[in-house]
Amino acid sequence: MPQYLGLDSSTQSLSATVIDTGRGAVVAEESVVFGRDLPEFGAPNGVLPNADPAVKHSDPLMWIAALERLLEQLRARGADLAAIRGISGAGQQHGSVYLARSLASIDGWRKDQSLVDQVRPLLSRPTAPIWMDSATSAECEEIGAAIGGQARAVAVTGSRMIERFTGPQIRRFSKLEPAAYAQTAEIHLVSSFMASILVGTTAPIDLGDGAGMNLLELATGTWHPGLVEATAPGLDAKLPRPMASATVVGELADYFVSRYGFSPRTPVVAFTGDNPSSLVGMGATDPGTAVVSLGTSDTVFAAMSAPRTDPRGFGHVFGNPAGGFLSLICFANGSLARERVAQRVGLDWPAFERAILEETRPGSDGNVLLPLFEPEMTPRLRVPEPVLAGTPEFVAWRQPALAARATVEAQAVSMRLHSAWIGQRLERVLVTGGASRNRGILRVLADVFQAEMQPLSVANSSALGAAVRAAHAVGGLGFDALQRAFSARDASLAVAPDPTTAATYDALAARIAGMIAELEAKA
Ligand code: ADP
Ligand code: XUL
Repeated sequence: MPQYLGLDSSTQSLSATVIDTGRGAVVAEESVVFGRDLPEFGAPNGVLPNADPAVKHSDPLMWIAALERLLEQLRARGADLAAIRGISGAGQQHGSVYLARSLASIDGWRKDQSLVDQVRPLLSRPTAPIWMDSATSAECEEIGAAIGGQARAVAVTGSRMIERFTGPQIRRFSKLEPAAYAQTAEIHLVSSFMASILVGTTAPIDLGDGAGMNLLELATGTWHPGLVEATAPGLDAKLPRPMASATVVGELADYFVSRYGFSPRTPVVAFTGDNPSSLVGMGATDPGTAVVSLGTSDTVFAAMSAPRTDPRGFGHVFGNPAGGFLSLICFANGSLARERVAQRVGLDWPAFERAILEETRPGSDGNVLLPLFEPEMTPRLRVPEPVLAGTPEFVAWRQPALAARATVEAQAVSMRLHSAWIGQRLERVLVTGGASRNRGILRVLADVFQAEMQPLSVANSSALGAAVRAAHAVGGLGFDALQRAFSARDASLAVAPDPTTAATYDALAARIAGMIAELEAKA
């Protein structure tokens, strides 16, 4: 039976989902968690420590080590890799990898040496800035000014110049390390880098993820010459070509065939961003259905037939791998912020869930906790500590259950406030990501949005979306049929809103909007 492999190279882990399109079943799911399984790379949560809280880099060699580990794991668990007819994948968006040689100039991979050892000497920059990095405000200003203002950036790319986006990150590298930049022959996104590793040559950048670079002209699907020139010298020659997501970018390198038992010449389909891939995995590629993804970042996104931009500049337009566009809003303080609160007040996830469902009431008795541990992008806030308002006991972090609820309430309210521009009345929302298994979190989201929250049966929608995209591009199967087979919602997990909480959350939304405005004014 034909099988397709989807990979998800995300912030904290690399995951694989294998689907069998004959049986309509997911036949394997595996993950390598960087902090847990590859501690030798020194990147707990997938991020390298740095003295500057704005600088967030990762190690591309860690992603490759994870790829080898993951394929070994799949094989050890009995996956029939020879049955795989096509491979695609997804990457955490915006992150960039810098190579001293174009991968088009290497002659595949040697079979007698590990991939990590072969890629190490190819890197012109040992680390990769990732989406959490916010150190490029000056570069955003500079590029914006050079092209005639932020409104122009929005009109061309679907986003104003954004700190984590690849263009400003490339500019910063070119300014900080001009010699290393000059020696860089090729710059990849995480997605195109991982695809390139699989095919052993340069893979293009897909339009879905390419739209998150502040370099792509949405209207034409090509690099925008003015932006490319304003970003860094000689950049044009260093960028892989942008291409439609459904492109077969090459055949799996022999290295993987002989090491892991894949079939020779297995087609590899362009990798895309984790959010666009999730849109596919969630079965939400047609306009009208919004998705909330609760991964390392929290994101809210929805397919759009025409690009629609956020007047306040927080939202983005990316490519929908099934055609058209998607609108997205990203929050940096997502799962890791929930984890930090949980640790600080001594709750594990089951206790965190009970705290919300059984021990506290909507509105948290008037206490508010803005869980801002890292620089936030939506809204743009850099505060040294989370902001607490309420009773002295609460403010002193001595009410664990209320801290749990108030954290999720503030996150959900911020999602509601900052996604209103998408202009859809949400009656139901599909939810995915590690935290979507937590019914307390779903309860708060349902009540704050006054919409039913519907989780998927499959845990990793981004890896699933990649497998579905491979089946679409290689197997010629339609998205509709694939999504009917694989993107089933688990009705038993759905959480309906409680209408009696609506007024409480309208009031909380107004209060939190005021608190945010005050913090913004102080910044
Ligand atoms: P990513 O794809 O960005 O690496 P995932 O979607 O795998 O992230 O989600 C990982 C996060 O899920 C972890 O950081 C963890 O905080 C969160 N998580 C896992 N289980 C739970 C749970 N039961 N309740 C809340 N959060 C959870
Ligand atoms: C989206 C974003 C994050 C990353 C990591 O713009 O920055 O969601 O894709 O998941």
